[in-house]
Amino acid sequence: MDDTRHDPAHQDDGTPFDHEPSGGWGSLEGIARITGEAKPSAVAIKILGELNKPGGVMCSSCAWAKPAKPSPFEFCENGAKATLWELDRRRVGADFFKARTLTDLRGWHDHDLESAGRLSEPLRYDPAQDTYVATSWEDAFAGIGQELRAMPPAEQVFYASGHAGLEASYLYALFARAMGHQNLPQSSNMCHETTSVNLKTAIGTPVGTCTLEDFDHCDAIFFFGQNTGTNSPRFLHNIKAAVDRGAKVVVFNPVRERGLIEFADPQSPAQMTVASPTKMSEHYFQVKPGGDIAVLAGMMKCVLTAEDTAPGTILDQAFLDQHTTGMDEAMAAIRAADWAEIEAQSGLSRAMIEQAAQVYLKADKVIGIYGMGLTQHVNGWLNLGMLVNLLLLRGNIGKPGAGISPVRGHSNVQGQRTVGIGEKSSHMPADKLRELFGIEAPTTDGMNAVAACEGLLEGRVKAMISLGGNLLRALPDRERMETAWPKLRLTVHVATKLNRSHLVPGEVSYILPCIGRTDRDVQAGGEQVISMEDTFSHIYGSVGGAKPPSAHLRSELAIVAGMAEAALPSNPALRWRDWTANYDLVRDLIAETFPDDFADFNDRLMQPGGFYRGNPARDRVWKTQSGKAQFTTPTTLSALGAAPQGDTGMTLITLRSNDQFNTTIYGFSDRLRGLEGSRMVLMMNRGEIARLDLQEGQTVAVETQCDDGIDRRVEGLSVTAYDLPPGCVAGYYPELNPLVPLGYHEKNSGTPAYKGTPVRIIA
Ligand SMILES: Nc1nc2c(c(=O)[nH]1)N[C@H]1C(S)=C(S)[C@@H](COP(=O)(O)OP(=O)(O)OC[C@H]3O[C@@H](n4cnc5c(=O)[nH]c(N)nc54)[C@H](O)[C@@H]3O)O[C@H]1N2
Ligand SMILES: Nc1nc2c(c(=O)[nH]1)N[C@H]1C(S)=C(S)[C@@H](COP(=O)(O)OP(=O)(O)OC[C@H]3O[C@@H](n4cnc5c(=O)[nH]c(N)nc54)[C@H](O)[C@@H]3O)O[C@H]1N2
Ligand SMILES: [Mo]
Repeated sequence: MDDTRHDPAHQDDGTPFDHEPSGGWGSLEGIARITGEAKPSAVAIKILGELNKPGGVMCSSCAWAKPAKPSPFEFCENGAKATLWELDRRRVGADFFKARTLTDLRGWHDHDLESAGRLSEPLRYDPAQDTYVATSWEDAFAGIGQELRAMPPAEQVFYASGHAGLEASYLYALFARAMGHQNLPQSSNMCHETTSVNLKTAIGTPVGTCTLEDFDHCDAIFFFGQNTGTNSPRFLHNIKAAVDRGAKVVVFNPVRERGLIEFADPQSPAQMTVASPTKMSEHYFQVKPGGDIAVLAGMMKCVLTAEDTAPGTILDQAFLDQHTTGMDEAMAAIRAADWAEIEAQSGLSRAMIEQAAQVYLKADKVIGIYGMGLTQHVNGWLNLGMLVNLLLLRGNIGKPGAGISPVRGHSNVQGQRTVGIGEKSSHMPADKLRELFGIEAPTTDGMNAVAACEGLLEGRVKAMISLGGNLLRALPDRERMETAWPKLRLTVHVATKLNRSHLVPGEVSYILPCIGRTDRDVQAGGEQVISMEDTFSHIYGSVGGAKPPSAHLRSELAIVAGMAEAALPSNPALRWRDWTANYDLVRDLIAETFPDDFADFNDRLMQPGGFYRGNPARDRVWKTQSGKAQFTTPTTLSALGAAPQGDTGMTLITLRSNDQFNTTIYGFSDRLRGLEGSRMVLMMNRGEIARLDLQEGQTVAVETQCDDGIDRRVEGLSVTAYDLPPGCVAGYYPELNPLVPLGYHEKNSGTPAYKGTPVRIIA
């Protein structure tokens, strides 16, 4: 793998590599310590044993598939962390707040807030005491209902993080539209919205075209900006199996992420002994942030050259003629692209890109995988368009063992969109709303996350309801958002654990504690099942197994229904109480509203491996404007919205550590990157540290290079040597979010460009 170094000057990169491969992850006891326990409880062990298996709990950590034939232990290190974190035996109720004001608590670290334990009773903010006090569910619902009734629908925003199940999410989407708005931003607006919007344009589907089975048949897998070892570790098993049968893996990522370099399959989760590691990638190329368009242009130039040399042997001409449009224009632009410019933008040599192209050309069936490294850029649309272009050239979309495969984030982020959470009328059919509930759907688009933030800053948004999540930590431009937030009239948080967003209340503010995925959900109609959709469009039932942490908790569905009933005029077709008693009734509604996806939903709910709701592009049916798969013509070779300026300018990428789930910080060990003890680090290569006249361990500040008149700065970062391409620095999300301007986002979808912010370093 010597081909990975693109710059001899950064051979001595200083990465404090952990020589342990990914996979072997210590012990369950070690993980239990994250919640202050010496060992996992009996119920935790039972739930982990059934995790991601038919009849068990579907893990709340990531959106990876739950196979029909699971392995004996179908969970990973981070799934175990998420599960134990939720099964926390510590409690946060009104007593916790008696001794603490919100002003005090704002001084706490994110890790300590969530570590305080599970939220255990409904709470209302009392401005006189500057803290939360106990309230009843009845009073909370009545208070929220009164506020919402008094407010124009256009001022209300209903945010959803991708946790809640399909049933609660459907009712939430219905609630908003019954109120008269579709201001339904979702966590995907900060994540894979780039996919939802731009894949739809290119191939007519907002989601990936692969299923788990394709990994058994592919000849090559190309990874662009997805950190499998940390963010979807169970996927490593599928990659390993593919590599073992001879498939080739090629990775493009500025950071050398362990999971895609070496992997040891944990033999026994009890002991976590490890076999000799598998070498995962054939080639690992450290592309510059924002350099993927250039890489893909270079690879396509090689494909075109091969076709020119042996006409009729390389391109899948029959597929291209029948199924695609726009190829001539796109390929003319790619032929015209200059190799020197491709090398400059990608940071890779022509020889490296040719090696990658050779792997592509030798493979009959190719899968393109991507994550935030492609979506969180201003020109994310072109990152995706170029990856689609490359795949189309050899017919790699819509055939078994091939396809495009975005790896989704939250466990039900994709499913929430499928059942109506989204700001457009097309997200929930108006005729069905009329037919089933007598509701006239809003005709104007609502707000996505960036639009809702702009509305908040301009004082147009007055109520923010959050079904899960931690917006004030997850959003860009944190300081501006935190200043505007208290001007809200109403804030409501449906949550499992305390977080920073709860500590910045509006005038009227509630925390409504819900049961989590691991908890048993018993309603008037008996024990309930909830469901979710994975990254491959498969839908599964999930059955909680633990006693809820307090008798005062309600399910997410019950809380949505309670708020809706209190806020809306009575309508016999809106049977909030019946739906709360029996979730089968809600699934019947989902099936009636979205018959193509959810026919016979209740019958198929517990199908091992989930039931597949299908994907037209997989069958080469293109629901695009032209009715064909659409080539994208490149207009630039860089995904960056703004290049860094001057000698001290650098491109900042914000990363997840192996010890966090988004804004939930489990601890301070980024084990797979060999970084321990602190999250306030600024990674850069040794050559750059010397060039900028800095010292390792020195504390610096970072400022955004942006001329909109707003100063954005984060202090107290420790310079840390790390193997990165020159010209870029990396640090952790959410600590560095104040540096990302709200207006700096993907062009078509508004996804914040968290992976390509121009910054300068101040010693
Ligand atoms: N344990 C754990 N699991 C998670 C999460 C978590 O926080 N913790 N979060 C969940 C969520 S919501 C999501 S969306 C997913 C996120 O999972 P990923 O999509 O893997 O997201 P990130 O870790 O943010 O970044 C992915 C990779 O992009 C690389 N990268 C940065 N810039 C570029 C670029 O310009 N080009 C290329 N090619 N690569 C680049 C980074 O080095 C990083 O390795 O994971 C989900 N799963
Ligand atoms: N700089 C930078 N910023 C980013 C990113 C990045 O890569 N870089 N990534 C972006 C991405 S991909 C995403 S998805 C967003 C994530 O943004 P969010 O989805 O808003 O944030 P999370 O951290 O996932 O939310 C954590 C909170 O959810 C609550 N919670 C946990 N489980 C449950 C549950 O079962 N039910 C309910 N109701 N609540 C629950 C807990 O109170 C917890 O504190 O962040 C984005 N922000
Ligand atoms: Mo995400």
